[in-house]
Amino acid sequence: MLVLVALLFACASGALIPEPEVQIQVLEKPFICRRKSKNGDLLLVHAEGFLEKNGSRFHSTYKDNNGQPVWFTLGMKEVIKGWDKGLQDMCVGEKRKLIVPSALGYGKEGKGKIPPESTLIFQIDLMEIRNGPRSHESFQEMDLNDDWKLSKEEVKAYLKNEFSKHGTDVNETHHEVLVESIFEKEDEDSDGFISAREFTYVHDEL
Ligand SMILES: [Ca+2]
Ligand SMILES: [Ca+2]
Repeated sequence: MLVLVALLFACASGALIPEPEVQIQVLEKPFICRRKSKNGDLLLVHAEGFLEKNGSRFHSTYKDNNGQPVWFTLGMKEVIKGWDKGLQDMCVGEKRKLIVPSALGYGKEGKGKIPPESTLIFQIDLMEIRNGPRSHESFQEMDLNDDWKLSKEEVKAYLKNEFSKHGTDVNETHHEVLVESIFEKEDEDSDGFISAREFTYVHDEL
């Protein structure tokens, strides 16, 4: 099953299909890098986008988004392919310039201020990396006895911990209800455990 998941990820990242490449220039790299971005991680970025042909800026999180950086999941097609490919192995505090060919951007259609067949230039500043909800790290963190499946007790312990981290005290009954509803959705074969496959498999995105 893990092999299958790995294969799906390989397909999603385009490893099996030849495609035009993103050019990556590292503009700044932090001295300390504890963790590098990879598929499934949640990334918080500031980004500015420019058209290559005339240098005009079509987007800036510094301006357009009330100055707020944006979150997205890497490698899950939430963003253009140029980002999914160009923001791998990146450290928090790193700045990159990406030159994204049209095929990995908005293609023949274009979008808004972006004309069809535009090569795009992005300047991206990675602010934060968090475990994505479906990452192997999250699974391993929850799987207390390392048997590659999550029992109701393990899910409950994880939820309690998460709630207390955020300063919310939730009573026992509420936890039970929450755990039951999670298992209803995630435990597809109803064996009372959430397997690694049931946890990490992305149902309709691939
Ligand atoms: Ca377990
Ligand atoms: Ca199961």
